[in-house]
Amino acid sequence: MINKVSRRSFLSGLGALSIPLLKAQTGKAHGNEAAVDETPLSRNESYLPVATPGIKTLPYTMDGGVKVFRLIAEPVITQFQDMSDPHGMKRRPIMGWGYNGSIIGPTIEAVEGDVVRIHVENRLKEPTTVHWHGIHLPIEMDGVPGFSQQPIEPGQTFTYEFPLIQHGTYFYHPHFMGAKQVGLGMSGFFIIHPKDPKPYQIVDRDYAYFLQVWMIHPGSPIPDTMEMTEFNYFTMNGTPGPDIVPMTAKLGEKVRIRVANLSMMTHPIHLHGHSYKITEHGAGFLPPHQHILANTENISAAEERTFEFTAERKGKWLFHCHFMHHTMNDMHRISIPGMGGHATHAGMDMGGMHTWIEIT
Ligand SMILES: [Cu+2]
Repeated sequence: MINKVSRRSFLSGLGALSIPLLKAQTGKAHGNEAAVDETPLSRNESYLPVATPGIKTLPYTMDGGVKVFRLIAEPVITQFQDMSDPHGMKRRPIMGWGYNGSIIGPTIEAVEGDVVRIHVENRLKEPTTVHWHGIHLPIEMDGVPGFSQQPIEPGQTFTYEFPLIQHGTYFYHPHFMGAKQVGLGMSGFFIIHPKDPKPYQIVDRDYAYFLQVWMIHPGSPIPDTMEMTEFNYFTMNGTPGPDIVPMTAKLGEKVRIRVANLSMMTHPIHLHGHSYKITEHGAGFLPPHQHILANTENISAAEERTFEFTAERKGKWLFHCHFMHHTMNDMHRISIPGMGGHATHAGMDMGGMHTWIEIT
């Protein structure tokens, strides 16, 4: 476990680079166990890896001083709860689009001051681009077809390269046929750690959840991206509850949860049993005098919030959108005798944008 001792060690800035820790961070499906290490971190990679529960972190290689990543835009088949079974025990295939076999795409993680090179290969049947939402970069790297580049045609690879001159929680998504491609699932986190973190920016657990909404009609596996107002599945990290991978923490640990919303709705995100400080509005950590104490915070389209709190009470504490219909799956389903559905939803478990943190 990362405890107060390791946090003090971190602050002292002592010790050698922990290679096993860095290797462990890539390919980790969920949980912060990758960061379970008493070894102090080096100045060069002085960050606790972010866990995007259920989603991998994108590995990179080094080329000179450049961190080189590879993103593959491609169709992805995932599984949502099938509410034709009133208890949601069945799963239904969902034919979306994502990156590297994943909806959402893998989390890109780097440090302020890094130069990143990201090869984007298009394995879709139509053009795409990648826009790096919120990141300060040269216009040629902004990913907007007709403004800063030609679209990446099917089968082609486009290479983005830029220095990271800020820190914060950002994300990537296509800027070609945005409603369709983003609506089919294409998006992912791009997290830039501060080069010299302030003591109040050090935490023991660092999590990230991405909010999306979907309209998926009965009998169709294809999300309806023409829908503008009615949605029936609500996901965190590409998964509707109760399949969302939850968080864990030990009593007394300092926990950070980053939440990005790339849906066409606002989501009031609520934590049980604790108050949190809002420490970021999607553009880097705020100074302490701008932190706001809350337990529910609206996150609107294309916004990000970072919440931080000390794990003060043992238990499984819910962390969810507080629009109650967003904590259910497939609520619009018409009740068909013998088919379950809305009329029987009293027997349904919570789903949608609903997960928890277990404090032990
Ligand atoms: Cu919501």
